[in-house]
Amino acid sequence: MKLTVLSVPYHLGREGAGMALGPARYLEAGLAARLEARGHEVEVVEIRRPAPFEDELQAVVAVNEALAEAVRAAVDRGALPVVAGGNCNVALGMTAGLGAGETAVVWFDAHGDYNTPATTPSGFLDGMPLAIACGVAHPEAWAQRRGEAVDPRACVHAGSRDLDPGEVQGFAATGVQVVGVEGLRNDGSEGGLEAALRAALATAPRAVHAYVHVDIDVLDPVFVPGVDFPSPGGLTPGDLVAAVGIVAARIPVAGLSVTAYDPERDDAAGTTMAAGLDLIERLVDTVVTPTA
Ligand SMILES: [Mn+2]
Repeated sequence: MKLTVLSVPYHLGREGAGMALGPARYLEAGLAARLEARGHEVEVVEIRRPAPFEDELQAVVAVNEALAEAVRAAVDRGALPVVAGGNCNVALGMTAGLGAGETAVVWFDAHGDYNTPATTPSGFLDGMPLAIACGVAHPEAWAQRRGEAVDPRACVHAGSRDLDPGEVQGFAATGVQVVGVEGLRNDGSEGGLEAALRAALATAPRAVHAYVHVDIDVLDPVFVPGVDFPSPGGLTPGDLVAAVGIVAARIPVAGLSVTAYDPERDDAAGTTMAAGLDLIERLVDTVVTPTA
């Protein structure tokens, strides 16, 4: 399979610190060679913010417009776009590049990432990326400007254990399916991922392919200590790979992101980097050759 590994070395539009350092670390550690060793043809593309930093929202939009273009180019050459590292805002460029209206989103994250300026307790833009992609937050800056948004009913949020009250309300009001950690461990059962996917695809028939978004904090911090917002009670890597397998068995996966690795918070042994590399490799194999 052809892969385009997209390095997006920005956190909230800024370079040089925290999560913005993650993509380069993965690449320096040999990510491309590891994927090539598994038989993939790998191209690496580094995204550059095409405009000077003015403020977080403007910078996030600029980075993601460049990312959307690179995703379209990857798709045009028949490659699977894979974001390695970066923060959750990469979902904007990924969904836009894949065609927001035709894309179902399966979002693995301990947190909702579904706040709006009206509901956010923190004001933190990084708590809003799924909402921005859906045109629910900052529509004037992204969705309206692009003339297209992800349909919230085509979204499944999976693995949460740290939702704000406004996010719970927002998910219910806009029709996002929510599957908690237990629902992921008991695949196929009532309240599980399979049922949520089925419901999402039935209510949003325009969605013909899926974008799989993995914030690595969906895993238990035991496996990935190097994240900014660790939340106990998370998945094992095996749980996560199995869950993504359920997605890939039901709908073609057109794009994959593995985000939120912060090298500045990793332990001395590099546990998070090693886990992230393993995860990217396993998830690419899972979405490229789904086991039905
Ligand atoms: Mn996130």
